[in-house]
Amino acid sequence: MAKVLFVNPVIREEDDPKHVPYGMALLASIIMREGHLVQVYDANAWRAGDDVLTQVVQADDWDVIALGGITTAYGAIKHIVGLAKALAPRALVVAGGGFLTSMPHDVMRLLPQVDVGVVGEAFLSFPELLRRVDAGNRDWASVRGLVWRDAAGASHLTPEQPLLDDIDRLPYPAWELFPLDIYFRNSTFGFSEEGMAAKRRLDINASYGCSLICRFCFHLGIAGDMEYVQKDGQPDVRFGYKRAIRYHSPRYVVELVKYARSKFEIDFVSFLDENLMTMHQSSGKTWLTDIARLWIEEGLQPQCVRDGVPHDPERCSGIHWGGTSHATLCSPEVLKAIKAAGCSHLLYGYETFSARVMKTIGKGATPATNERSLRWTMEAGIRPIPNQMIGFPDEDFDSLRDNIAAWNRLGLQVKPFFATPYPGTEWYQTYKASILEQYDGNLEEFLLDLGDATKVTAVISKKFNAVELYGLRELMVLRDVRRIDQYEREWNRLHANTAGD
Ligand code: B12
Repeated sequence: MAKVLFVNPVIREEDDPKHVPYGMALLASIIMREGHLVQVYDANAWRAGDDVLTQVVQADDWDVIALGGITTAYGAIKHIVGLAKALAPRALVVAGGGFLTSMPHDVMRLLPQVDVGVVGEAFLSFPELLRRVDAGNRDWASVRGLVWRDAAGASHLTPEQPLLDDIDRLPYPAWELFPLDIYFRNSTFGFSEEGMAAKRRLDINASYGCSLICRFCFHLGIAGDMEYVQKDGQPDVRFGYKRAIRYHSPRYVVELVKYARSKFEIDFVSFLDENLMTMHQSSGKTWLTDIARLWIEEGLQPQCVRDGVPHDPERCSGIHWGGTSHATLCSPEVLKAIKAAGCSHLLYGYETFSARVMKTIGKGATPATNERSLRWTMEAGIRPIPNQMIGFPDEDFDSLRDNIAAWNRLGLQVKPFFATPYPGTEWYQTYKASILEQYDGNLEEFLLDLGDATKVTAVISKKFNAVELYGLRELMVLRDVRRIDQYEREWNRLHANTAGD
């Protein structure tokens, strides 16, 4: 049986560690079930530096060192694989997750220390890879869903691994392998009163997929979004509009929460699902209401909701929760049902209140559906958390003003994110040449620059440059429409000679 060390790279260095890496926790559980020997070093939770990482890498004769994460973890991953390869040259370094899936060949080129990559969903490919390791067989070409390098250094993608059909077959995540005391210390979530009072929060992913085709979004190749295509004479991946919507049964979800409560005494659940409402729609509007009903029947309903009193963390029992909703897909009925089961907040990617820009982002929402969902959510007693972005390709002065007008009308306080073309998104593909140009052709510089979209990275706005985007965002937050108008006149004067170019 293989000795596997998982390393969770640091993500969002400027913030405390708040999320047990769910995919890694599931993979650990799956391979332990198959008999492999697993250790986890959670570098994100410990934030302990290279001394400890060195000790961990040298602590055993690992057969496999496995790591992964989203694109913004690229810098940390690069560092770890460099160290792992130098200190444990016998171990097979395996990477997976969104950072690799979005650009498998590029990552294999940029990180020669990675021996094999798992592309997209790893539930089947990773255990299959470990079976080969056990058998001393390194013929990766016959395992689906991998990217590997031949002796000459060229990377190869094996045929696609079909997504797991019945996800209820998945074991529960191996949360116990991660330093939960650190995560519990950072349980609070500023999105609702109940979230702020949380002391023992865990995350749960109840579904995979989203029916929407937002051009700034990426689904990690695990939502049916990934296609295999021929590019420059070799297989490659492309991310399109196809979707496979998969969700755990309400029974599985509620049993998982009960398990987490009995084993780890949790008091809050944060649903990682991309969009809970997609699943509710595609189940014939039963999924969330069934979860809510079972939540109550199985004794998970918070006491404060049941008794209709304000939340008092000292007295309240039961489990509050939050997740991500969608403006066009929610309804007063479902919001009321989930509130009764303890839903305290819902995130809404409203992105913009400009009808013109909205038509260009693929979300299918309108300013009216945004406003309606905000009202419905508050009426249901759930706190809506609106996300906004600026710097869309078609951003203009009118759309900035539309947003300010909506914030004033609705009483919203927001500081928008910058629209960012993360790898794997449609806008990354569309604007790739211009993105690379902004980094002197150096893809890795772009990857290392990516963060949480609170700062400008690659600009995709056709009209505004980085300096203008920073300035305009500040003026928006200050609601300074007068200066935005002034700058529009200035902008038109400056560009008078280039108009129509
Ligand atoms: C939790 C989460 C986070 C956590 C951290 C996640 C982590 N530790 O990697 C936090 C809150 C930090 C975060 C932040 C952000 N996130 Co986020 N996040 C998620 C979320 C909600 C859940 C991820 C998850 O657990 N999925 C379910 C599990 C099962 O999937 P998984 O972990 O990817 O694992 C599977 C495979 O990918 C693979 N795999 C993963 N790791 C490994 C490792 C090995 C060894 C192997 C073999 C395989 C493998 O196998 C697993 C099973 O198939 C997703 C949305 C979603 N529902 O997926 C977005 C998502 C990943 N985030 C995204 C984005 C855009 C962001 C932000 C930029 C958002 C923002 N503007 O702030 C920031 C980045 C912040 C920063 N400075 O780095 C994007 C993807 C970005 C990208 N191109 O990679 C997603 C897909 C949301 C979206 N649709 O836009 N996020």
